[in-house]
Amino acid sequence: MAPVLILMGSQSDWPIMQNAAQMLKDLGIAWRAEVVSAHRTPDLLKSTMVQAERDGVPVVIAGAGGAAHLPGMLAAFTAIPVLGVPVPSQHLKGLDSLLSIVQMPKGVAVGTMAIGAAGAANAGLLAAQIIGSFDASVRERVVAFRTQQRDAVMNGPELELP
Ligand code: RP5
Repeated sequence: MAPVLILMGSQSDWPIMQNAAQMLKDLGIAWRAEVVSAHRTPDLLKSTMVQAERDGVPVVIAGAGGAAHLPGMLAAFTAIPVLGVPVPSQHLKGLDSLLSIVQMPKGVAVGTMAIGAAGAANAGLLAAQIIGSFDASVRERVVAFRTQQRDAVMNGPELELP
């Protein structure tokens, strides 16, 4: 299977988007990351998706900030599931990114995650769950990850008054 493709609008998005890569790595899933901008490199955007289709990429994770067209434009060129991560922006803190990504008109779907690092990590997790729907070994690793989280809560310290 081809690696999960992580795309982002700028190198400056990587501190957030690396959380998706880390989650995939933790779950034993191969990934590849590239900078592709909807505004600055529109031709590269299209050719990247044509190549992703040829390669058999199972899921695309796309992060962008501000007027964040990238996930929607990627989805326009492919039937591969696209998970959009709103990257926090300087002035509007990512609310602009969220609204840009989430309000897809009917007919072209983007799965929109939470703003920032948690959204990027969950994009990695959801990509694993999608792959897990047809790959039993990945599904087992996702279930083990969820079990670890449950055990961490169940075995947490007693809450006491100071
Ligand atoms: C968007 O503009 C990128 O996704 C990034 O979040 C934002 C700022 O990009 P830089 O000016 O830091 O390259 O296209």
